[in-house]
Amino acid sequence: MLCVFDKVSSTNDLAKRLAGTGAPEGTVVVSRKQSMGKGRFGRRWISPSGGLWASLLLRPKTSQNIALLPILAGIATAKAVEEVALVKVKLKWPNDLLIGNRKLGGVLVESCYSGTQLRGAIVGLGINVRNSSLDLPKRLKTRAVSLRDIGREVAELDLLQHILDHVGSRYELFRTGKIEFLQREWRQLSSEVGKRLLVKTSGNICEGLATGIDSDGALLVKISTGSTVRVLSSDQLAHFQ
Ligand code: BT5
Repeated sequence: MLCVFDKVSSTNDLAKRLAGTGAPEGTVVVSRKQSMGKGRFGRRWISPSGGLWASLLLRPKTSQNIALLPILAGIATAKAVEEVALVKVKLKWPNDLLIGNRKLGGVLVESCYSGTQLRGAIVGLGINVRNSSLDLPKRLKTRAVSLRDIGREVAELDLLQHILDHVGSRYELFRTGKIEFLQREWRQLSSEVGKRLLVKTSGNICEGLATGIDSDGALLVKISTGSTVRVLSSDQLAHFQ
C-alpha cells in the first residue's frame, strides 16, 4: 500500500499510526513536505518539497538483529542512489548517506512494541533529491547536498522504487538471520572502515582502526592493544584522516 501526501508532520509518525491500525507490512507513506520531520535524538529533519521523505512499515517476527535495520536501509538507499544517479555514495556510521563529505540523507528507524512484543518497525528515509541545499537553513548549506546540486535530475518516486527493491532483497536475508552479507556490504560502503578514529565513550577515550559492525549495529574499532572496542551511536567519533 502506497500512501502519498502533500504535507504531513512526519511520515514516520503517520506510518506508526497506520501500524497501530493494522496496516500490512510493506505499507509506504510518502509526503512532498514535512512540517516536523524528525532526525535521531529529537533532532529536526528539514524537509522542503523536492526531497524524498518516506517511511516503510516492516513487521519482523522477532526483534532479533533489529538494530541492523538502519544499516540495511542505508545500504539499500546507497545502492539505489548509485544506480539512478550514477554517483558514489558513502555510509557514515550509523546512518548518514554522504556524497563527498556532505550529507545527502539519513535513516531513522523506530520500533513499535506492545509490552515486550515487537509490533512493527518504521524505516524512515530522508534524501535530498530535487531540493537545493541552498534552500536549507544557513548552518546546513555547506554540510548538506542534494542530487540536483550535483547535476543529477532524479524523480523522487523513481528513486523510492529502486530503494524498495533493494530493501526487499536484503530483508529476506535479514529475516532468515543471514546478516554477514549486510555486514560485508556495509564495510564496502562505509566511510570509516580502514580509517583511524578517536572514540569517546562514557568515561573513556581511545584511538583505533574501524573494522566493521557487529550484529547490534555497533561500530567495531580495533585499538593498539589488539582488542576491539564496540562504539554505540550515543558515543562520539572523530576522524584522523
Ligand atoms: C537523520 O537523523 O539523519 C535521520 C533523518 C531521517 C529523516 C526521515 S524523512 C522521512 C522520515 N520521517 C521523519 O520524520 N524522519 C524520517 P540525524 O542523524 O539525527 O541527523 C539530523 C541532522 O541532520 C540535523 O540535526 C541537521 O544537522 C541535519 N539535517 C537536517 N535536515 C537535513 C537535510 N534536509 N539534509 C541534510 N542534513 C540535514
